[in-house]
Amino acid sequence: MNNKINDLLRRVEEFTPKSAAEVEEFRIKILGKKGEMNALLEEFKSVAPELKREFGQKINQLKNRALERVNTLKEEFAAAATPTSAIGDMTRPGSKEELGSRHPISLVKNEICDIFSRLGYTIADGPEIEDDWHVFSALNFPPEHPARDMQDTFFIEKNPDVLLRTHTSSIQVRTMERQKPPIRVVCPGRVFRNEAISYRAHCIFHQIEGLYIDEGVSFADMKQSILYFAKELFGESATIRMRPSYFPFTEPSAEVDVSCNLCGGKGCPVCKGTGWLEIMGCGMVDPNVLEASGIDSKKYSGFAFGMGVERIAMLKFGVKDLRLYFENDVRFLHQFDSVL
Ligand code: 2U9
Repeated sequence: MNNKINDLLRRVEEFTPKSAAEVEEFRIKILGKKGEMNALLEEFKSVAPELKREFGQKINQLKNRALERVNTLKEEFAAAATPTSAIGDMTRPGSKEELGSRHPISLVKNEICDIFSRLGYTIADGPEIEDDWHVFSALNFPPEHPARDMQDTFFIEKNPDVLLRTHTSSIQVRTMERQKPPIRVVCPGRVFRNEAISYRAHCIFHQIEGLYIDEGVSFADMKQSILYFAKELFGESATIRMRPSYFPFTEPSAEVDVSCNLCGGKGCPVCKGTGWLEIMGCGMVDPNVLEASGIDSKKYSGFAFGMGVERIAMLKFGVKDLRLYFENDVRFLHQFDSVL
């Protein structure tokens, strides 16, 4: 019996199969129903009682070892059968995770908001789906103003009007309704206009508007704040000029130009030979607008301004087609990875 056990153990240890089929054959021969292991167990029954303990242990160890060996060999053949291409080359360096980056519009929006934050403005937010009051009526738009027309504004419902805001001014209206002066807010956000898409216009774009209301706020305060803003955004050498304009919500109103940062004011194709680039509109808040939101226009005055973020980003980055900002082509977007 002892010899048989030792012999089988040696064969188990020395077994070097060439294929998985040989392993299976060996398993059946040793561990199968009619295999050598069971034959040994059969023989074990007639072993003298005083030797049962010793042989019992040996047979158990042999069986466990044989099982372990067969399983290891099976796994080795299974792993070898899997093509390397399925696992990949384990020695290759790991692939780098592609990180996203800030969209150029977000970069410019953040920079503009940061400049006004340094002047003590807080950032305010509001809904994109609005009502007539907050987009038009509270802002002194007359009933027949063309902006109220379906041709210019996306309406979701009529009577009562539910519409997509055409400017972020509705955020300032909501701020005035909520908060007593002094008010100093900048309102960035998406706006929607029913316009044909071209290199310089889109039906969705981004605005940043600002509002400052307190006792004794003057046109001179507005001019100096905007000059500071222009120098922060375009560099210390930037200067501004204001041209008279008209908006329903401000009086007087102005269009603001900044000196062309490409030609230094001499005139070039970007500024169309004028030396100036239009960057924003502004004005003193119309008393009607203050009163509509419950602010005493005899006690308080204020100024407001508004700009299109895409336009500023085009001027800053020299991008000639506004549509690039909406296409999300990574070849375009990655050019701004290390900007600002
Ligand atoms: C309130 C009162 C006044 C916001 C203003 C402009 C001038 C302006 C345009 C620039 C280009 C919009 O993106 S654009 O088309 N905006 O010129 N916006 S003053 O005036 C307000 C806003 C809210 C309560």
